[in-house]
Amino acid sequence: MPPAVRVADATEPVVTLDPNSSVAHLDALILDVLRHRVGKDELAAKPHDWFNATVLALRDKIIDRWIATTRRTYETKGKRVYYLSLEFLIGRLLRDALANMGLTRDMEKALREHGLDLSVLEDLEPDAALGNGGLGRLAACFMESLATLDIPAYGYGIRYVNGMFRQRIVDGWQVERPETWLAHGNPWEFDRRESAYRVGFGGEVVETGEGVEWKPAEQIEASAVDTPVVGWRGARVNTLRLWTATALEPIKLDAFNAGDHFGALADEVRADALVRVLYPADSSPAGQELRLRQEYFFSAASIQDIMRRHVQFHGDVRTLPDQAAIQLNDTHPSVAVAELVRLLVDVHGLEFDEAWDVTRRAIAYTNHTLLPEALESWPLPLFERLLPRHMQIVYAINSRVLREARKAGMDDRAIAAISLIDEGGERRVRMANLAFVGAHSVNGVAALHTDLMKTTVFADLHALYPSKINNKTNGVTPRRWLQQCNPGLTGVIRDAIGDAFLDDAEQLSALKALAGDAVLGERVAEVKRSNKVALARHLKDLMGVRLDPDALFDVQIKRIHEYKRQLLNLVETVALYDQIRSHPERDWVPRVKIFGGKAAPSYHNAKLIIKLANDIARRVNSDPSVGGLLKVVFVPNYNVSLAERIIPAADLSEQISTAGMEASGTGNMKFALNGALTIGTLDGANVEIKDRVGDDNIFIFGLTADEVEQRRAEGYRPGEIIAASRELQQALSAIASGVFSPDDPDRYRDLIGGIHDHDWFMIAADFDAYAAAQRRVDAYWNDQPAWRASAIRNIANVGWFSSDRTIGEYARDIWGVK
Ligand code: B1H
Repeated sequence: MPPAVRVADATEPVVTLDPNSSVAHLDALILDVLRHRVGKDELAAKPHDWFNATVLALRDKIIDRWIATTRRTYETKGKRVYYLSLEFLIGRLLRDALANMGLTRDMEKALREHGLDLSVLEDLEPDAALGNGGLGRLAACFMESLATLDIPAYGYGIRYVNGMFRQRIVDGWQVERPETWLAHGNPWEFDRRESAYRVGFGGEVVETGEGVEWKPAEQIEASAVDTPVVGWRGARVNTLRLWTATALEPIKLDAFNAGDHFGALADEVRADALVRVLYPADSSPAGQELRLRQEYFFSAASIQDIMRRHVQFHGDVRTLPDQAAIQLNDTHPSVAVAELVRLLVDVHGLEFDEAWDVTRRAIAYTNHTLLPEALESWPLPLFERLLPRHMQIVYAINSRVLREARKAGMDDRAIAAISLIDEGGERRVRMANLAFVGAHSVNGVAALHTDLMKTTVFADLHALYPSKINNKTNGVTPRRWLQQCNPGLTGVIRDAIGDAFLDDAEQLSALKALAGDAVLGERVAEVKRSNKVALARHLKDLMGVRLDPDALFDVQIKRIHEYKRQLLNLVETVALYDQIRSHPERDWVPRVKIFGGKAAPSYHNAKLIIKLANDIARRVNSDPSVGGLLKVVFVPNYNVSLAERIIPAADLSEQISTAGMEASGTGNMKFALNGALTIGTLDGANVEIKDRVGDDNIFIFGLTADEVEQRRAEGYRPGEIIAASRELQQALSAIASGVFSPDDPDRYRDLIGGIHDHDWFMIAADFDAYAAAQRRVDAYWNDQPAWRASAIRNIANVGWFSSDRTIGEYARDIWGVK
């Protein structure tokens, strides 16, 4: 072994590297890559060429660890975790991979030799936006933590050619444009043509004497594209394996030669369509045939890959659960339950009972939402037409489950609720029930959410299988969401408490004792201010707005959804605007209200809410009478990279969903980790954040989940509440009467009418409490030493929300891996 050299860095911990990673070596490597793989002379290379060369050079370093860690798993016959997810919202990889490899500083220096700035190259990387929101970002954080904890794992998903759409704001309205993240190629990927599987659709099931055989009418080839995922300090490199689709016969030459040029390519077009787009409906199923095809395509390819690896190295399919833990990220991959049974029975010749036992011991399921409209189910005729063999298996599973339920003495109502087939109206296959019965573990993503699972959607399944439901409160990776996105704060924390928190986020608790330290408070505030200056500059360039970095930055960034209540925030913004104009003499706290988020393209009210934010922004920002006390900004195309700029600059984090509706939230954790204070309801993980940071360091308001349910049961009458609140009434009538939309005064009549009429999301019920909480925020802001101490207490107490802790719990309780 060559002697190790130690390389230190301001924001990176001391990492021991081999001498081959010196600056000179990296420099030589980049030049070599630029020449021989990118094919450019350094004198002619464009920034993009340098970006590619940088990634490829770094990738070479990563590959060595990748191979070493994979060998280690084979040698030790370690159990592997397989995370099946239709979404991986990764964002950019360069900064993350450099930091985790401990190479940031060396790379910076190597590039500087050529007059290049690493941060400029980083900005050239497109976001890998293969996800909608929290669910997809969670999968990305989990991949990073799995590698960090040295757990052998594969992520399985789809390599969408167009991921999440790019949002443009045109005249205040959301306009969706395709995202072309692969336009310049993707230097992180490895094409694995040799890892290809056939996936069938349609056709028929025939008796063969020994059993049955599915003869699909159509087959598509799934082939693997791998991306390495580096853990912290390069602990391990795991694989994100995304499937792409090709036709078995890319061109039908006879048709082509006969002049049918388009028909000759039809199969390839069908295959391409399968991996073309991510469905952009966060929290609500698309319900389209193509979506079911995507779900089966990636589940079937993944299960085949898992089985192939298992059989190759362990021989016997019956030992699969000892070697493989398969985690289903929501119900999107739940057809994998039927696929695994099918392969075990039809291909490997197991009896159904044994196959069912193996399946349930291998598979676990995570639920991410209780919204009834979000629970996936497929029309039975569609399911049967596309997957006739799986339909039979679903029936077989169902008859066993219903037999057990009868034996347990359950009544008809409970049996109907447990059934995998929804018999009310058009018959449908319930994917959540399939996942629940096919899994040995069913987990929720925050304590409150898990409790509600037991009493609402899964109450009857829970009664039948009382030991399945368990909680795994979400977490976020502190590498990306503290160290990389906020190097300033990371440096201040290191100076205060040393390095231990870099390896164990819970060590941030050492800051508790220093929360009242005025010097530390000032340093934290200085960092916050400089992050705000940087964000203000970015938004100035992006959209031409001028923001005062000394104002309170009040941020709500997340998917636009009525249950998340951006509308509550906007109504309060209008009320505040009224107040400032009526009482200009008062000592108002200058605020910048920052909104960002995408709406599902078919979600009318969500799109209207975006327009309202922009209408309010235009009016408020151009009104000289508010004198800069209030600014409203809607940041277009909110994505992971923007989150990395906005979160470190936030003072106040808006987490204001109707209680009982947000399963967990993960943005809430990222903000607290970066020293923002939360204004929020007792919903999702907010409850646990409050428990940890303490009541005095968070602004909680509004109805609890129980109260929401009770109000709805009693017959909630929003009209009476509105009539009793002058502030609310004025704000609502201003919006409804067109004060913010003079070009179309009726634009918001129905949106606001919905609040008067039924107000399902309880905006009226929570408004006064929310407005009062905002005034408490103002008062607290005026006591800066107290605010800073609270910010430090937030940072100190949220280390527990590291995805390392979450993954540690999955590993111990669900997967049985070290
Ligand atoms: C979450 C989704 C989701 N829950 C359907 N459910 C989708 C449902 O494309 N679809 O059909 C896409 C996404 N996403 C989120 O998961 C929750 O709303 C958050 O509260 C939670 O933090 C996150 C991660 O657990």
